[in-house]
Amino acid sequence: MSSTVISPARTIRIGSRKSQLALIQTYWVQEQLQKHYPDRQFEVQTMSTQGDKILDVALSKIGDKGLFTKELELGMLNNEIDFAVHSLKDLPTRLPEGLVLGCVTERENPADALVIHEKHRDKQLNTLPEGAIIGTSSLRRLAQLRHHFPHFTFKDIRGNLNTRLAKLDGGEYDALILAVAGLQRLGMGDRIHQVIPPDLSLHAVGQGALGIECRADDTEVLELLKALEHTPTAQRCYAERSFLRELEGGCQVPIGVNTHLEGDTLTLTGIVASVDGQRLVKDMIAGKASDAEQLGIELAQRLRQQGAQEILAEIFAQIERN
Ligand code: DPM
Repeated sequence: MSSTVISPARTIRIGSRKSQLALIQTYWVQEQLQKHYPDRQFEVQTMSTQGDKILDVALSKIGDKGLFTKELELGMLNNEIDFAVHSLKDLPTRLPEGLVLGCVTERENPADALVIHEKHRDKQLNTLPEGAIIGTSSLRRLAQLRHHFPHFTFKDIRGNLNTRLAKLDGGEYDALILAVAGLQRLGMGDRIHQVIPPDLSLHAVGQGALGIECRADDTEVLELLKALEHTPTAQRCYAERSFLRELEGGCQVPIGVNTHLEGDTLTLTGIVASVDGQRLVKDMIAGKASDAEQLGIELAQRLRQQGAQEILAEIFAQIERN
């Protein structure tokens, strides 16, 4: 009698940050995978990242790329977890050797939202009073909004969403700028007072999508993840990420994008702004979606020639001095 040894399928270990938003995103991914592969085991392992520990300093000042991803990446390289779920916009455009972006999920609304104090409920961005205190620690939001609304006062804000909303409601700020997608995922979509249109502010690269990072040689995980891949979102995000990569930008640089996909035509708009909001360099490019990465590179080169080079050089010099 012959016997066959069937090795049991391995349990797939999903790494996540511990923040409420990260966990919601990770459990969503786990649930989707479980639906596609009911016979497989998926378990979640949480880890704290540097970005979760440093809460009192502006993001743009602590800088270093990978603030929210490094610990998870080490976990994958040390074979403690098999993949990690990130907000794609927090995932650096260059990944450590041995890791890849294995999957991009369907994007939610990538725009930013204005969230306001009760007393301004009848107002919009363009009717908020002179001197209104706007909370954000994103240089991208700061620079673009300062350009259009130089009469506002912009003030850093950190902490999780609940902390930020408590500061707003307590009167420390008149309004906050936050991602539509984050508010919606946390069940706080009702706090969105105005969705900020692209002519006032372009969103961050990858905003609204989840990116799943895994080991480059883990063919089994790469195959499993295909079930969650959303090709139109992935094409748009590959163009956006290649644009940012070519500009050597990270979370410290005021760079925004907007993409559209119609049929096979991908349109990418990009902006590089000076922190004071005085200079905006903006342009767009369209081409085949299959050339997404090339489009991002070309747009970045065009913007450099149109003045983005000087703006970026100033910002990088400033970062060096800090
Ligand atoms: C990055 C930025 C911010 C986050 C910078 C930017 C916002 C920082 C702030 C790269 N990551 O957008 O220009 O305003 O203090 C972050 C949020 C989400 C993922 C929250 C938000 C949810 C949306 C998503 C923080 N990372 O942007 O309001 O998953 O795309």
